[in-house]
Amino acid sequence: MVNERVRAGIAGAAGAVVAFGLAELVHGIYNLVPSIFVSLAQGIIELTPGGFATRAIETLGQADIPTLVTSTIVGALVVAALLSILSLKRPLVAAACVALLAVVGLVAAFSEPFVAQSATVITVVGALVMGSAVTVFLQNISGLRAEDPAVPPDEAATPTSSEPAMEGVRVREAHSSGGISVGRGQFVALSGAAALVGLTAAGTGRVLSGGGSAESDEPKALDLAGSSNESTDESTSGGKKSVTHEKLPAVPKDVSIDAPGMVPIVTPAKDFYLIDTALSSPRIDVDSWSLKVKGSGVRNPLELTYKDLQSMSTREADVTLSCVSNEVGGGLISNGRWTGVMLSDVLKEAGVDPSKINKSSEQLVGRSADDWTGGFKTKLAFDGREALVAFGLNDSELPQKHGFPVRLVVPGIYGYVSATKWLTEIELTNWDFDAYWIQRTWTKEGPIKTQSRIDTIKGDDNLSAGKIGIGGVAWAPHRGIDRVEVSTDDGDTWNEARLAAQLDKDTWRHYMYDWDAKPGDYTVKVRATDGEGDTQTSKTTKPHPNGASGHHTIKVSVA
Ligand SMILES: Nc1nc2c(c(=O)[nH]1)N[C@H]1C(S)=C(S)[C@@H](COP(=O)(O)O)O[C@H]1N2
Ligand SMILES: [Mo]
Repeated sequence: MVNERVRAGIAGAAGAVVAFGLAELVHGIYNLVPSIFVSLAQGIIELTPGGFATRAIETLGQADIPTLVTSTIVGALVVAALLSILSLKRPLVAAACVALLAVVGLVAAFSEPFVAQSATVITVVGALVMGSAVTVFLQNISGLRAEDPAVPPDEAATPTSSEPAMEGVRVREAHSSGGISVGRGQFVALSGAAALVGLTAAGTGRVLSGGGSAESDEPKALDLAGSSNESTDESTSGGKKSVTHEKLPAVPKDVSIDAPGMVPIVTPAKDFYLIDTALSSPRIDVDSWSLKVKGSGVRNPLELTYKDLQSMSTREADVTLSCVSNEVGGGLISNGRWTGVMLSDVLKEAGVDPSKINKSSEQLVGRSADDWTGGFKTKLAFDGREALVAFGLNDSELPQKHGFPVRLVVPGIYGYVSATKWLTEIELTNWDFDAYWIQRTWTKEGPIKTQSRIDTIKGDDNLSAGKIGIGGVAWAPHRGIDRVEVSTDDGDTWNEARLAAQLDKDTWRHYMYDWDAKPGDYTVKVRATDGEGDTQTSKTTKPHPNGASGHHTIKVSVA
């Protein structure tokens, strides 16, 4: 009996692997059929507000994905195994459960942004039928259905021979007299073969869809008609508005301090930190993409195409983006040179009058293709900061993972309230609306806290006495950094560090303290003072609910 259950369980799991494998394969060939597997895992994230997924994202960034994927796989295999065992005694109940799984799979799939509906239905139903057929086949050949009085679902579905009833009777007779029709070894081999077929299909699908690995295709270089180092006036005699494509001068040398461990002042796109709730980035076709601008105070609601956006005046801006869930000393911060249209220009084009922003248009909400939302005070779009509707990063199109084709970038506030990737809609509304992370208990407004990080030495380093450079980055986006100090005695005394030139007050800044170290054990700390004269607090807080604070602290030994 126990043995039977084990065999039924194996048959069920093998069927599940085949079903998921086929679905992944279809997804790989035709990406408008979403990955059912990814959709299910994504569903788990969305169904656990404040729960496992939320905590995982906020503390581990994207490191939660392996855990989520593993638990989804294990969960699916367990469910399939249990259903297979159930089907021995209650085939109709099991079949009903399989039908329910089809519904669950479809609900998950249809919550993805771009879905070919009928192809997706055929895929889900087809994959489940094939998976069930494999399970029932494996059950049959191992004699598990010998005493089964009911017709298994697959036999009802298989093409009927000229004498279907007789056929069925004979099979059952053979089983009841002979018990296991194939040996245990053969059963295991066949189950393994089925699983292998499923895994191969899944692997092929993953490769074809470009998923699984890191970035598969390099973002293309930006090509803005008429862009040059100076602003280009493209105005025509026809009384059109003048359009400019302003580029920044090359990044000056004096903004960088070169030393082992220092991070580049402009983060290469491939190293840019990554935080989002999407298990696989929405793939957006630029030709059908558009950005809606609507809501309260929008007198001229817009729907801009990618071309429309790029034929407005564009500019570059150096802006450091940071995640509220970054721990003190953590890596969820990067600096980019963004290209885009001023958010204020887009809003003005939509007929928004900055002097008429009121309660009902107090909040600007960015909405994405994957239905994520971020919201901030509308007035930040008009206070002069270079808030961009961005389509470029470091002279290239946005990488898919960083929001291709268009995202928001707002200097001075954390990404969770502002930096909507895969942007599809901008809506002006009142302050009552709570965006994605606000619903999950993070604070409504997210100004980036003044912070600093030590990069050139690591905790527990064993250093040799003499000249040691203690350096890294300090940031207070939109306020700028005026001073950085380093302490080697646990904060009792502070030494002024030298600063590289500031690329922009919206970016981080390199610092270095040249320490003449004598042998001993040391607790090294850093603190920054922003452009408004405020020194970062020594009070240590966790990232939740409004950003980590405290001094980055490192213990080292000098010999
Ligand atoms: N659509 C979408 N946009 C999003 C997010 C998201 O989950 N979905 N995450 C936000 C958060 S919390 C941060 S910190 C930044 C991170 O941007 P990056 O991944 O390009 O570094 O994007 C923001 N934009
Ligand atoms: Mo974030």
